[in-house]
Amino acid sequence: MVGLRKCAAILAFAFIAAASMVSPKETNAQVIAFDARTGHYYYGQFYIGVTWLDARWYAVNHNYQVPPAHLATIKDSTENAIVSRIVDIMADFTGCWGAWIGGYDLSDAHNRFEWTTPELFTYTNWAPGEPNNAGGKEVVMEMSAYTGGLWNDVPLDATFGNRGPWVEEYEPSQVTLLSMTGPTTINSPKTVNYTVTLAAPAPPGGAILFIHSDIPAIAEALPQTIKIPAGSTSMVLSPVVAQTVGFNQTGYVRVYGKNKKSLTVTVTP
Ligand code: 2F8
Ligand code: CA
Repeated sequence: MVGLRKCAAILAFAFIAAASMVSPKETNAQVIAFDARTGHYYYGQFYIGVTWLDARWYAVNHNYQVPPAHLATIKDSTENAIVSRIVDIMADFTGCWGAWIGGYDLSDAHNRFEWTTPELFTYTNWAPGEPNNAGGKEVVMEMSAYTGGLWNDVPLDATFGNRGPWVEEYEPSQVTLLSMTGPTTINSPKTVNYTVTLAAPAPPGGAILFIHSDIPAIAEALPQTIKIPAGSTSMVLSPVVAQTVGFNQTGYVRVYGKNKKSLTVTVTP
């Protein structure tokens, strides 16, 4: 990836959610949404001048979060509406015409679109007259801004019209969490242990869980994800409270699987 241009004016960090939400580390230019029905997260990436191919690569390979995401693949109108809100917010900031999502037609048979994942291309929400394969080379797909989530096919190399933002989808582990236990008052600096317990042993391949805290003294030291090995039911996290705080910091320490478990924690000087 060369020449990736992040929209410089963006300092906003917006959240939308169907029922719950999470904030990431690492970037100040994302919109995040969560579909409580499926447990999937959606990240709007505020870039411009990025082709669909590069956006696809970036969604899978960047390190904003682990495990990798993919360009959003849309299975129904509820999911389409979630992604559409992200696209509109990004358009407010970038002036883009839309954002890349994960549909493409790289076969010779035009207008036979597929998702970049193995999911079936059944639900569609094309704009009237689309996909029209304008100019004979429209083989990738965007969701157009301010249309209520209508889709359009666009050339593979398109960056005109401030094209480049994309929406990616992250599918965390679907394991059910039973509990998280650990100290709720911490006199810093101190190493603290939190234990995460699953409702059933982690499946083959293990369970990758997303962790987050909004307490600066803890967030600095937390891993962003943990992997509970296959067959294990619980695991101890060992975040280190890295620095002595000057005043009380209260917030949450939270772990996400199919559901989430939180503790309200206060770090004291
Ligand atoms: O950017 C290419 C794009 O141009 C138009 O939309 C702005 C075409 N729409 C119509 O012709 C109605 C799109 O089909 C085309 O992909
Ligand atoms: Ca088109």
